[in-house]
Amino acid sequence: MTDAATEDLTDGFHLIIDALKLNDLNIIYGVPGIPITDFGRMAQAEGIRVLSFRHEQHAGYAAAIAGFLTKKPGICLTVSAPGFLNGLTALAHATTNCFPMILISGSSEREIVDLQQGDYEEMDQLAIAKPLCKAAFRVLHAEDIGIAVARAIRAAVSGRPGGVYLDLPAKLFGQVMDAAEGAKSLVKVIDPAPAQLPAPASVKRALDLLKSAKRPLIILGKGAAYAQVDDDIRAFVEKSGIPYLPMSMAKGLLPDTHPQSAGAARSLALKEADVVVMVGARLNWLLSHGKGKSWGETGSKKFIQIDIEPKEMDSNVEIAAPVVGDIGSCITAFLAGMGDNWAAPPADWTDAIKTKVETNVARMAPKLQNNNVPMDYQGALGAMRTVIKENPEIILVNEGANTLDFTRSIIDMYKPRKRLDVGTWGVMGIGMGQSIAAAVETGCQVIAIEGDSAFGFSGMEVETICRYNLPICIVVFNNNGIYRGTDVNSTSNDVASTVFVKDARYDQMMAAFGGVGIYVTSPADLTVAVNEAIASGKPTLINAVIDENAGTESGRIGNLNPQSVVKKK
Ligand code: ADP
Ligand code: TZD
Ligand code: MG
Repeated sequence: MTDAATEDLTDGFHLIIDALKLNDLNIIYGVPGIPITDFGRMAQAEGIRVLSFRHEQHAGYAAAIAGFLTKKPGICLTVSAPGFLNGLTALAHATTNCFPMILISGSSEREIVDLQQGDYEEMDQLAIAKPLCKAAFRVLHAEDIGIAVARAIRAAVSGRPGGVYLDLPAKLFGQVMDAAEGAKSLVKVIDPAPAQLPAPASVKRALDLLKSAKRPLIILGKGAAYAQVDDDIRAFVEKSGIPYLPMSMAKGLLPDTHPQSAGAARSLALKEADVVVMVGARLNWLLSHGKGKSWGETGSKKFIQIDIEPKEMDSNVEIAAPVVGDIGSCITAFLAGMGDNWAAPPADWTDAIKTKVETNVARMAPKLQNNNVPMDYQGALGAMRTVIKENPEIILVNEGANTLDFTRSIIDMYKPRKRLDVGTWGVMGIGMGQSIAAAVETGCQVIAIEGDSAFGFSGMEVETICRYNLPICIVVFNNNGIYRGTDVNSTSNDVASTVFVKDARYDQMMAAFGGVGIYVTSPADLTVAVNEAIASGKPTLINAVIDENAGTESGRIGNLNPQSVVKKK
């Protein structure tokens, strides 16, 4: 073929790249291999940032959280069968958490897969992906690439966001077509997540109910953080005068030190409230399904729920005032409907919450000052809390059991979308993927506070962090195991199933790849080490030695463990 001839042609490789770029999707998280290695190279040559991971699951978690942070679908790229399956966990996680993401996997040819003739990494990936995501598409012809990418984007971000699977058989990449025709076939998605206005009657019903409340409460969820209408949400909370509770990843939407925050009076607020406004939060296990002891007397509550997904209403308990629409439009309608003379809730309610908050904060304060060696969670997190207070731009990634629960309750967040964690599933393994995407997408310093078990799920990605020289400081809360380091197996020579090698040196893992590894045993030294990491911006791992007796089984959700009634002799 002459140069003149090739200039007039394009192919699958380039059409996919052009389709992504046309839609401002300029970052890919993935792992290379057949049939996508060259695609990654070409994407990089065309100006797409291609971040290569050590395992697809972490590339997938990176893509998922990139979606949460940017409202654009995060892109994860994998090889076929095993690479696809490794990425699929993250795709399911994205869907569960309502994060927009597109998993793009290379696959084997249909003819061989469908006759099950045993191709290299053969699998019917489309069929397997379908039940685990919002939508799944396969592209067989180069001329369909533009429309397929457009559908994938729209499916991921419109309505309730979620994961989308795009299946690209190997042959597609090399398919050739006329360049001008190819360019014409591309689609720039217009208004990918259109506003969905709530019905005026639903807004009125909600505000009438809210007006009648004696003990109202607002719960902000990660949907509210995702919506990126921070000023409006703050205006709504402040205009209403109602105490609010942030769910984990909604912390910082308003600063946790806000006078209306009921964060430190959570139990009281849930138990006593009479009308609860849910804003982008679901009544799932994280809120005890909206019923049971933590919610006070049965039938004592009425719920107003703002959500883009109509099917979310009445999922666990009756919703007295469903408001279906996007949070921006709903909150705007609420603000308009509240007028200028909205009456603050009864003072006995807001005072009761405030008093409880003050009491609990005061009770906690001295524990956070302790300088015990080995550290307990309060001492270590008291130090970390000051660091975040002094550097509110930092993005905090957090996973573990005790490490998660204590960090969430102790560390105040001051800005929206600065706290990223295990999400709806309480999944371990999000740590390094989320840290990498947070640093790449925002340019901010990242601190990951990781249980030693939690860190292990994605620990090999410290090499990735060093390779791209990202400003990520990992603090491993090393208590020698899962929940505690003290479990004993008295029946065989194997150690108990929850404990790890004692006094492991996770800091040396980081040093192995050229990053900074630091070993600390006291809150004072932890403060110094973290501040050094922030000042240098270098990849850093601080092994923070935590008392192996300090944690409790499953942290705060030990009650979810089934109990055996059989007594073994
Ligand atoms: P949390 O875990 O913080 O309680 P969830 O993930 O359970 O939050 O709930 C988030 C909710 O937000 C989902 O029901 C989702 O449909 C909803 N949501 C996400 N984005 C928007 C949006 N832009 N407008 C309205 N609702 C949204
Ligand atoms: N596997 C996956 C993917 N997710 C999980 N949540 C678990 C296993 C079970 N699990 C938890 O729920 S927390 C946890 C596991 C293994 C680790 C807790 O230990 P840690 O934290 O060292 O991370 P603490 O501070 O020791 O409690
Ligand atoms: Mg641990």
